[in-house]
Amino acid sequence: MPANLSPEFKRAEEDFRNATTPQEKIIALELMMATIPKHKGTEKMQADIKRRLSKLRNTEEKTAGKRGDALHVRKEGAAQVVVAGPPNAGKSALIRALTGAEAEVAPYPFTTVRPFPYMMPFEDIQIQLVDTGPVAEDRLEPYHVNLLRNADLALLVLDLAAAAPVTDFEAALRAMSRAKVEFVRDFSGEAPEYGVKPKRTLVAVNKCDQDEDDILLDEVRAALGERFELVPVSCETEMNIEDLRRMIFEGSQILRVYSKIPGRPADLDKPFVAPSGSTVLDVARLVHKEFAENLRYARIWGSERFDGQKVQRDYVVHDKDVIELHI
Ligand SMILES: Nc1nc2c(ncn2[C@@H]2O[C@H](COP(=O)(O)OP(=O)(O)OP(=O)(O)O)[C@@H](O)[C@H]2O)c(=O)[nH]1
Ligand SMILES: [Mg+2]
Repeated sequence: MPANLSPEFKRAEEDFRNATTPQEKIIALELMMATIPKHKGTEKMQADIKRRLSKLRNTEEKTAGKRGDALHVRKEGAAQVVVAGPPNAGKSALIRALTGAEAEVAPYPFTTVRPFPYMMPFEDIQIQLVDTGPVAEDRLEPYHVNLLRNADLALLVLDLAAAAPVTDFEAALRAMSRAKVEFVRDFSGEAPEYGVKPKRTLVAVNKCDQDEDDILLDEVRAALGERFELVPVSCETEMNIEDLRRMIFEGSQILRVYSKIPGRPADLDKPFVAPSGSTVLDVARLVHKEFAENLRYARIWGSERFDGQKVQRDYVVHDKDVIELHI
């Protein structure tokens, strides 16, 4: 064994030895892959880790398929947002307020027992919000791990009416860190394939209607305001719910583009949804394979250019641009 393995790698290896579920093993292997020094001396080890990883992933996929799995939530809509937080924080109430759907809300903890997807309409698209059961120090379900790692955005809920709002929230954060995600305010670019995943995060500070003179909110701001984007809300009075809807859209890091056929008006009914930072060529791929292959240039109508301006295939498009592809 090469001697220059990092402490991070050794910790990941230790995690692997202690892992009891296939999912824990997968995460540990991913971390090993992320932290192994990449040079000739470790090539065999790298190949071995990759082999074990792909075997475990395959069996996991098959068994999830067989279970028909009520605990596995397929991504649908323009983006997937996982809603998570401590017991009784109002996660389900918030989903109700945002979507109008009948998520089960009750005045006692552990009401939600399994993940459930809802659709939040935002202008002309739908964003999937996934309700989850409570997270606490000793309680993080395997489905939480999957959702936290894979969702496009985490919407964490903090409960101002809890006995100790910040402490409870931090306990939930510690539990969720076992999913090997790092909650961050902002992040752009590709997430690493292996290892700790940076996760764009919004924190809804809920039950503001219970907080006279913003006393608790100020405490939360002092403790967490630097680390997180905090959105004070109330499901009871609907305070800031509309703003939160837009922030969820913006945090999902997606954009809408409408296609247009030359000489005809744009098709404004059906946006194409692409990740922020997409280029004309990326959009062309969504419209039609043939367009992408033979694309010469595009004309664009939108915020950043004059109407109908000719742009090249590497031009980065903006939300609500109209684009006319020329082959
Ligand atoms: N005053 C007030 N109460 C709220 C608000 N949002 C939720 N609640 C109440 O908080 C309690 C818990 O709400 P839920 O939505 O069931 O909480 P949850 O986080 O989904 O709970 P679990 O599924 O058990 O983890 C209910 O009694 C809600 O009516 C709010 O903005 N203000
Ligand atoms: Mg609930």
